[in-house]
Amino acid sequence: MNTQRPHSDKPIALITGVTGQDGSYLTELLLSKGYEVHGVVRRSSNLTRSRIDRLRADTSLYGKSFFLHYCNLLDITTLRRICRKANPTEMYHLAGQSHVGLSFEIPESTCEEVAMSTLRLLEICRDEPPGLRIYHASTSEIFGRVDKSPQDEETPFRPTSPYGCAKAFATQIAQAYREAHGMFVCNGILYNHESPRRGENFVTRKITRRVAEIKLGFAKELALGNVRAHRDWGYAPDYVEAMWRMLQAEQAGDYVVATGVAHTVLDFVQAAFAVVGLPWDRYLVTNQSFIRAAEPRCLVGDASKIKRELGWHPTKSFSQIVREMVEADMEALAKEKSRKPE
Ligand code: F7E
Repeated sequence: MNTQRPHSDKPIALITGVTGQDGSYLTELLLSKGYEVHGVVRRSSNLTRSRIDRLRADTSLYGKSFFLHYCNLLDITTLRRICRKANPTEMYHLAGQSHVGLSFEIPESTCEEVAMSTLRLLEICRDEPPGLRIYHASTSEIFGRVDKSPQDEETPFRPTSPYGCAKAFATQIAQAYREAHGMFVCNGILYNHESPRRGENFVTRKITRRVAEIKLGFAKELALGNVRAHRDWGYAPDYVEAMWRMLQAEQAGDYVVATGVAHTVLDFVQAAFAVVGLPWDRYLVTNQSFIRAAEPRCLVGDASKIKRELGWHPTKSFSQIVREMVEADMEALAKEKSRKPE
């Protein structure tokens, strides 16, 4: 029977994309704040290597205040049923194909997952009892071909990739539902945010992992695409804190979350090699296959609104983030090496 359980005293969060970098940090943050957390997991996810393994193995949490539900984002009936069952007070929609380069190769499924799934989820939420607060994971990629830096909440959308276009639609449909149906929906316009949990197909983690491999003798070079590209890189745990703050605000709105400082990919490469004391120019090579069909212009965010209204601030500098990621990869690789039989 599809019954909705009554709210307990605890706030209840439902997170799509719970196994990702952001989903795992957000889960930890919400559990530490006394939430009951329900995560939606894609059937194909490899849970044995996931970032939430530690939480799943914790018998004081799993099945008590932390729950997982299996569902593909396209399976709307199941998603509706999960929502009914969990009866969340807050919904964090983080799931979807998030690799910009890959979106040029699989544009249709990217748009289906990123754009249409957001619309479907909003439709589910629209049928929920009033009071549900919704966070949508928007992105700086909606700004794309910018003509001013830094960008803020008023900057026009000019996306340059299928991913950016899909996110632009999702952001605007969230705004439309907020205005038309009076729903509490926030768009977090997040700039790049990194950590040791970042997927290895994103440039920062690719660099730190490869630098550690080179240092420990497992690899000989680092092959990248466009190293002149600029990004505004922040620290992922800070950014999930911003998500939570948005849903505690008096009124729903959109917020840019960024550090306000731009660096090139080459800056990141140089900083990462410096951590292990190796000369970057001996190892860096260009591989044309990593160069994208189009790139946004210099993306750097103005986070004044969230600082002013919600008291959010980034806590880590660029060089601290690079160091933490390189050191985490060095440690993980050294462990792997020590486990290998001679
Ligand atoms: O690329 C250049 C690449 O894939 C950063 C996602 O979380 O942030 C992320 O998107 C830059 C680009 O992140 C390689 O061309 C050079 O200019 O790490 P990335 P992204 O595309 O900025 C935004 C805010 C999101 O919303 C996305 O979901 O680095 N680059 N060489 C490379 N990038 C990759 N991946 N691999 C290379 O070999």
